Amino acid sequence: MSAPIPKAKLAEIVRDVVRRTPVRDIHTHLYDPAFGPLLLWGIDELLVYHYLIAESFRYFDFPYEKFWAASKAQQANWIWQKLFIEHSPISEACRGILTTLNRLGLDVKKRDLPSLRKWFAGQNPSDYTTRCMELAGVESVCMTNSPFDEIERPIWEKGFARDGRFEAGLRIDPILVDWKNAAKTLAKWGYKVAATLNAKSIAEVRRFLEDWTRRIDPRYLMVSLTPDFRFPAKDDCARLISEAVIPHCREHGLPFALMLGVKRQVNPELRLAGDGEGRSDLQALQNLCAAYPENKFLVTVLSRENQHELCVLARKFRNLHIFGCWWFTNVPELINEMTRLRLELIGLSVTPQHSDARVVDQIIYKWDHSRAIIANALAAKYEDLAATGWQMTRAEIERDVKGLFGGEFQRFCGR
Ligand code: FIX
Ligand code: ZN
Repeated sequence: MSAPIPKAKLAEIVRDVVRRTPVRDIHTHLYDPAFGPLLLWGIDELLVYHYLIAESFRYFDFPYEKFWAASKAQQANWIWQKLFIEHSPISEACRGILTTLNRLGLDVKKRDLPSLRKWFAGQNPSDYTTRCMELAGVESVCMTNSPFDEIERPIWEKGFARDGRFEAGLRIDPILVDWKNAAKTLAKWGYKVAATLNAKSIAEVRRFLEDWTRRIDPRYLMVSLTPDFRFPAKDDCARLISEAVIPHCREHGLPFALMLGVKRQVNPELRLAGDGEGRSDLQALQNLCAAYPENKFLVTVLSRENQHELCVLARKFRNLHIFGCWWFTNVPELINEMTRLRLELIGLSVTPQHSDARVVDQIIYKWDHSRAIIANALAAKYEDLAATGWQMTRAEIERDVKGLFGGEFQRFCGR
């Protein structure tokens, strides 16, 4: 354990440590099994993942409505046909399905969708979730919990026995990006808010945040924002952030998670698959970090062009923690680039990856693929150190990897 590792052995040991170290998946769209049908799993859900829907529409020649009117199984058949049979499944999202099936012990070379369906039909969601978490080496996942979701809200309100592996994340997009509509909904729920923000409405938003923080015990509050997000600004979003979200988070010691750079509904015909990305103005983030040193900001950005300046900001503000390779950056080429950039600019005080999984089986491939890249990036760094005469022990490597896979997140959050 404490013996120095020879340079020639470093890569092998790093890979082994990275493979064995359990990860805290700090942002997903998965649910505690108590949420029943909200927890998605199985081959059809894997195939109709919105990443694959976007890719298949590049080949489909029928109208969008025909796809949306079809059953899930039919949609999955079409996607399978176009992306796996008529073309080789080389995109990251396609390859991911094959990695998952392979790790589950299924034979991908048969290309037999009906028999895959049969196998999945024999699984039970709760045991299967445990199996996926074990195969992925994931010890806990953070959910995306929206009080504005009609199916989810009543489940929280009624209460249920929480599965400790599933942590909550309080999602507040409707309040920050569409105040006028959110105000109507909050009013319906008994909060005394007006469409035109005033001091009473702000106080009521704080009451709403209090209620939901008490109810779900979240790890953080979270929002995805468009590239035109500015702070400070004379708009509802900036005012709600400074007068409701920031004081709430500070009082409860909760980070505010910002996912920056999504352009919602670039092509609405594609529905959930219709969002795009754009470069954000990180001056807004700099202003937030500087104005509220007592607050913590967890941040990931969608545009490749923002990655370097985000790392530089993290060097300036210790209340900023960078996480994950989000969505369109979750491809090996960019995971590799971003991970190396982060290690070189901010060392180990980062959470290099989250899965953003929407279907539980996806955690297997998302973590398999990322672990391989993170291990290579880390091994290269240790080899550079070894070239100077510096020596590492296995225990030190384990400590570092533990930090990257959830320890640093926990330290940042203070819990
Ligand atoms: O805003 C988000 O949390 C995004 O991750 C999602 O909206 C997006 O649809 C997604 O699944 C990306 O991976
Ligand atoms: Zn997400």
